[in-house]
Amino acid sequence: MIFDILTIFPELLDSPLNESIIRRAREQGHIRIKNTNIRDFALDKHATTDDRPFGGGEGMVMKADVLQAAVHHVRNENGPGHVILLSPQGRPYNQAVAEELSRRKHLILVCGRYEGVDERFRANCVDDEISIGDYILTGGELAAMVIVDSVTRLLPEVLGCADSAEQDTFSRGLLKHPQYTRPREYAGQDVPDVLLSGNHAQIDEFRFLTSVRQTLERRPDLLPAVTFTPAEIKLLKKQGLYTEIIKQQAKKT
Ligand code: 9D3
Repeated sequence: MIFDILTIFPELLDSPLNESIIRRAREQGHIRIKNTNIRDFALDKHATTDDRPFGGGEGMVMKADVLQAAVHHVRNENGPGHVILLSPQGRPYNQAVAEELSRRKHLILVCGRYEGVDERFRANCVDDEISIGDYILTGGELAAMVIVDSVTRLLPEVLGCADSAEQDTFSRGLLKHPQYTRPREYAGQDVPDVLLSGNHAQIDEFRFLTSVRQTLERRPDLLPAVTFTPAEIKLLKKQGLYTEIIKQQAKKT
């Protein structure tokens, strides 16, 4: 997978991409990340990347001609790619979008700054527009990092089977159960007995039920997308959790 990142602050991206799993994926050649400074494609001697909006108003707009030149440059270097504009107007990012993007070979991530980009750049060069959530960032750089991180760990070569997507919170659609490690007693609180019992059927049941309770309590909005096996439904009924779940799942529509 190739990630081209277009930004006016390439230094901002260096450290998060040079640690841990992302660093290892780069070193092993599973991903290539190239930062390109949009300013290098400015056309005038002041290296202008933004200008005042026609029609007036606050703030500056990133210039279509400069952004297009930067995109053309990386396409010449690395091939056509899928051009994603990071912007508050984009489609909401989630694990399903991460999985969709992980099937591509080359992503070109364009980080906006200022109040936005000239609409003609969006119309002519952008294939996809993504927001990472309903809060205001100062620019698209951190959003690009979120995409690189979440897509990279989905690549089959990158994560071993131990931490496979199978086990992830969002693949099952439930929140993870609480976890414990040594010491057995901490701050006067013991680890639940069942986890020390060695009875794996009981441990699985305990984890499943605490996952469900945690999800009901904190993220009931996730439940409409979860499917339970007949055995799980039987267990949930026995625990008096099933009616509550059905109530949450009915909110879907
Ligand atoms: C007049 C309204 N502007 C400021 C409140 C709009 C605005 C423009 C540019 C708000 C934020 C930004 C910079 N943000 C991004 O480029 C961005 C972003 C975000 O702010 N939140 C979530 N996802 C993303 S992806 C890119």
